[in-house]
Amino acid sequence: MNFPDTAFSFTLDAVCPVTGARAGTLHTPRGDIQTPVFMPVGTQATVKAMAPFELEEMGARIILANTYHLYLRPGADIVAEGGGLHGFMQWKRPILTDSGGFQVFSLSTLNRISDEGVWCRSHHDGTPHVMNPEWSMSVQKQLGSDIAMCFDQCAPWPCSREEAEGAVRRTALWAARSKEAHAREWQGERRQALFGIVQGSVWEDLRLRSAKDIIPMDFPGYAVGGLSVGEPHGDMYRILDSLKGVLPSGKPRYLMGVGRPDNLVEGVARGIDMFDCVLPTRNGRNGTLFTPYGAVNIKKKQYERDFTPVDPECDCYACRTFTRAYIRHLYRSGEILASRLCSWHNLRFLIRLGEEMRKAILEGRFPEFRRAFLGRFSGGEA
Ligand code: PRF
Ligand code: ZN
Repeated sequence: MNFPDTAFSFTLDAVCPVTGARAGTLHTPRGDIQTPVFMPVGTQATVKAMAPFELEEMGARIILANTYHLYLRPGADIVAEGGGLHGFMQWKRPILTDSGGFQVFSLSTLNRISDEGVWCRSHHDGTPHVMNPEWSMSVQKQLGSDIAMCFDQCAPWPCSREEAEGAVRRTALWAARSKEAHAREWQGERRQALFGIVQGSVWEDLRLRSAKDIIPMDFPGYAVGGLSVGEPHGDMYRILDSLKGVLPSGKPRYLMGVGRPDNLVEGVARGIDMFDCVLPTRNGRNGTLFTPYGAVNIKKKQYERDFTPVDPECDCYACRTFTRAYIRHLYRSGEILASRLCSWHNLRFLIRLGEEMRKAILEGRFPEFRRAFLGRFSGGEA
């Protein structure tokens, strides 16, 4: 296949004049992605409990996989031998890989960090590994993802200003090394785009500094990292507000690790185009279902004789086919179909939310959509 220079581009289809919410199209060699978009997470080269044809059926256009996990198991060389992630897992549409920087901190048992990189012990077997921008770009090439992420440092929350400042400095240093290593790996081939990441925790001036560091490196897309790590939602919204006028409007903006329905709507209202999160599949596996009125816990006795769908407005396979009483029964019986149906519903809920927001933006009614959605959705129980 021949990949021209224009392999990756982003076009803005409409912008909400009130909020700045965007409807766009991210063009990639493996197909177009209409935004706003929710990306299901497939950490281990599988979106838990879902087969690729089922993800296609529910309208997933792009999924995410993790460099850290796949490097440790089965090994990037094995994935490469299997035809890269697309061949190995048989998903034909675009894949975004996270760089490993975030996962190494949240998962490895021991780690030491310096400007050179991260030394850690595997959370599987305690074997030592060194992870840095060059390692990450090499592994992401072997995985063959369509979009790679820079190797960054995500400061925890809460953290001191000094700690956040250190992560901003190192993230800039590593972004430059990521870009250089990526160019060296790909030698002018345009098959994988590399996105930059802005850090800076909850300090607006550090966020602006990080943006000023990263934006001149001219990445084809920018992510906002270091949010949704435990800080109050108000802090997340304030940081997104401060970055809204700073990130280049002609490139996609990705809010990493965000998947609560209300956070998606508020992110889009602040100019975000892409999201990913384990929440729909994780919640699905423990029987928590998103509905327009909040979360429903299917384990509850009140659903024992409830022969209505989980969400009568939902077009997912589970809601088209089964009742709350049946899914509750499956869950209580420890049947794996319960996990599958609940994951299916939650994934479709977030994918459809992206589609609905896009339509509202294109039709000039995003502010009304946002008001109506947030008016009935509560983070808690339906
Ligand atoms: N950096 C990377 N991946 C991430 C994050 C980050 O800050 C987050 C934070 N929400 C999720 N995933 N590389
Ligand atoms: Zn459903």
